[in-house]
Amino acid sequence: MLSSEVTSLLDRLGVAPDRRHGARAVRSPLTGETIANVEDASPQRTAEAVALAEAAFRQWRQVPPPQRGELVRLLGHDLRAAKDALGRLVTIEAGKIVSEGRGEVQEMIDICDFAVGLSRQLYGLTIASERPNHRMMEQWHPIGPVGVITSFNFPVAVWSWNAALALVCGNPVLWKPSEKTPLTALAVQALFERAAAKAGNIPDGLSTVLIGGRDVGEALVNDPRVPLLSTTGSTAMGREVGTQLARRFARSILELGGNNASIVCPSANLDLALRAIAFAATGTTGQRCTTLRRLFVHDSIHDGLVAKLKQVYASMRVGDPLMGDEILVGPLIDAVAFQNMQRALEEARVHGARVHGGERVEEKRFPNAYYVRPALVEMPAQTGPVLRETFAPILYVMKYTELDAAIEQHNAVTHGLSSSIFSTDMREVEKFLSVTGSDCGIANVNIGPSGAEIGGAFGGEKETGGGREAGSDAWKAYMRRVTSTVNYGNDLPLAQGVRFDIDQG
Ligand code: UN1
Repeated sequence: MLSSEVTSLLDRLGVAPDRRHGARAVRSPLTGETIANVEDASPQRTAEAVALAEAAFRQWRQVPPPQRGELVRLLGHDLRAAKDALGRLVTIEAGKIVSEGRGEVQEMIDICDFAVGLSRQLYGLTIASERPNHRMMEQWHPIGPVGVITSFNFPVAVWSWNAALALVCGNPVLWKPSEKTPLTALAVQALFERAAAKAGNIPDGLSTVLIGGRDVGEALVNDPRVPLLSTTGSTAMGREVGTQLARRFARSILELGGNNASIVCPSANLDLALRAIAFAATGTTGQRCTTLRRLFVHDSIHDGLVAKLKQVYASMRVGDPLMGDEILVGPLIDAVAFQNMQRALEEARVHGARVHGGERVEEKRFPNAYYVRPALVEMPAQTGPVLRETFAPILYVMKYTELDAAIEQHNAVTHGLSSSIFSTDMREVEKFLSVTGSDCGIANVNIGPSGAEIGGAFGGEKETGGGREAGSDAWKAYMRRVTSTVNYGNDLPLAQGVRFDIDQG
């Protein structure tokens, strides 16, 4: 029984028993069974949490950033100790294979380390003034409570990208996790509370988890006390959230879908490409926003590569990830994901596809778990379902002859998250990375489009939403910029040489 293992994991991770009751049943995609129950936050509880966060903000913004970093350091420390338990809970609740579950916690640890360093590097510029005896500078100040809405597929890491930065920047965090994965969120909250107790003097309400459905998300989106919302999910959801936030001039970080592609050139190292493609297209059962969904292969190497991919796809072990490390593909999250996958494959057939795999792998004991063989789909052209994101392991393969035309096809979708090229020809590589190359937020060379490190800014263009999270200078989105001009002289020269001489009597 998974539920007894879940109980002991939640005990180990410090989730209080009184948080494990309620009307919402949590199921595991591994077996389809209910593994726990939790309580949704009421709209009133959500409003109270925002009020508490606002009060916490008044205190937290005055704590020197390196001291704020100390809290994040302690959280990273506790995450290290909890890596196995939390990673396993990610596997049970989201269905990831064990190394990916643990990898997700590693990503949390990494961003905590990054944020600790950042807490001493919230740099502003000094700027040359055009006026004598004047100095210009920028300061970055905390912005206020940050709402974070996350998706089931990265149930804890995406919170940490936002939270670690928001906290060192001086902001409280209000987190609405996916209703499909509330247990891992409760576990992270328990770890946060433990770190906060160790740090001491941490205001109540600095980090809050609000479990619930759409109403909880909407309460955060519409609350004028929440100046910034970071949302991960579908483009349809992001369009609504983004519009509502814009109406009240709140900021948004939108991390929506991806319809990511790779181009395989004739000069590519094909053994490397094969491994990279298999991981990027089937890892997390095709349920990453960075999953490889479209593959453009040069016609001179197309048939050989497709033959090898077919072999790899047919031999890939699909099943319950808890059964062993040789399982590379776990279950889809639920029945709806399965139906969407089958619908996309049927449509592809109508568009002339040759479909290999994609069928359900029955788990006799667990009729409510949805295991599938990843699908390799040879498409005559980029049409129909290829043009949209289906959150499932479907890789559409297409031929190309000219790189320019392949790049054009590559960019001819509505999303713009991640991309890659496999080539050892520097002209092809540089072209792909250039202004006339990939139009995505992430463009990789000789690796797949998924599995980004936290050091870079993560996010994409077009209907991916334009937000950036994690590394580089993504922290700036969590702060407000103040530009100051200081006059340390006795005259008042005006900018642009404007004269405005009043009569001072
Ligand atoms: C997501 O799927 O929402 O690049 C994020 C990756 C991960 C993040 C994916 N580090 O695959």
